[in-house]
Amino acid sequence: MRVTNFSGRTDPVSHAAHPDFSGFGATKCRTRELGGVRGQHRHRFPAAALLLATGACGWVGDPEPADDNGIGADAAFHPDDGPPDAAPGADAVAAPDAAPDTRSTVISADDIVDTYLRMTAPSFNYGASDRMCVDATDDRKVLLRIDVSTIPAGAQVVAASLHLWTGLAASDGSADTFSAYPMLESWDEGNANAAPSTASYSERAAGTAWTAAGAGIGSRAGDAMGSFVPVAVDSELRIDLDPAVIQSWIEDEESNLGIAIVTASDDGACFDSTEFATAGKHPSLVVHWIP
Ligand SMILES: [Ca+2]
Repeated sequence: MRVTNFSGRTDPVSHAAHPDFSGFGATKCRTRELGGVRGQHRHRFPAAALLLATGACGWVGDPEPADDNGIGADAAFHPDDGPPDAAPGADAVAAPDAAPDTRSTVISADDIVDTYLRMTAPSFNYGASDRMCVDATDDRKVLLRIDVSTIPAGAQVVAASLHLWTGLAASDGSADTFSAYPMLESWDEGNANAAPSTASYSERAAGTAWTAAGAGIGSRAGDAMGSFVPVAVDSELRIDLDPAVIQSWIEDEESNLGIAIVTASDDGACFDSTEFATAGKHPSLVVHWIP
């Protein structure tokens, strides 16, 4: 397993030490090869990546652990004995041999642009806002575009998840369902903060209107690529996304026009953007893939 750091590089790592492994947050990985530099590197990546990563720590780029065949180091096993899963209890343990050579890439805010649209301020851009909101009340929608070009051509995406942090305010969470949709038209992030510019609710770029105002269906797809309920405030959300969509972005970079996050609820939610002061709360995308 290789884990990609925030600059988008994919590195073989050892998780011999991961004292912080208790869920979301930071974990320490001993990086074995990073441009020839050895030492401690702190990676932030979510529990899902950790679960895969820790399962793989000993078997890519590391000496083979004694129990790599999944039957335990003390079991007498010889090549002529037949498959290792004949050993008692072996079925209860996920044998590393059964997993493909899965890599994980964490795409950080450096490779993400984001903004949101608001019907009641139809000419305003929020590209520089440090928070972004989704709400049916004034048809607010978040737009994100994530550059996946650090994942090599030919990669087969097996899973992907978008990570967003909800804001601090009590009203920043919602008990209702929000969904992510692939965008079908290009748009500018912009660099305004609640001031006239684009993208806006009316225009996806300067002088170019959306096919459907506010990134409506037609400007975005009608079929969701993932859904979630952002019930807790100031919390990291893991939003599982349809891996086929990420796959299509890798195979055809031009098709990657981003994601719209939409809700039908009048109980909206707000999220920290890539401009938020705390980098650890920026949006990110975790992609698990096999070469
Ligand atoms: Ca932004």
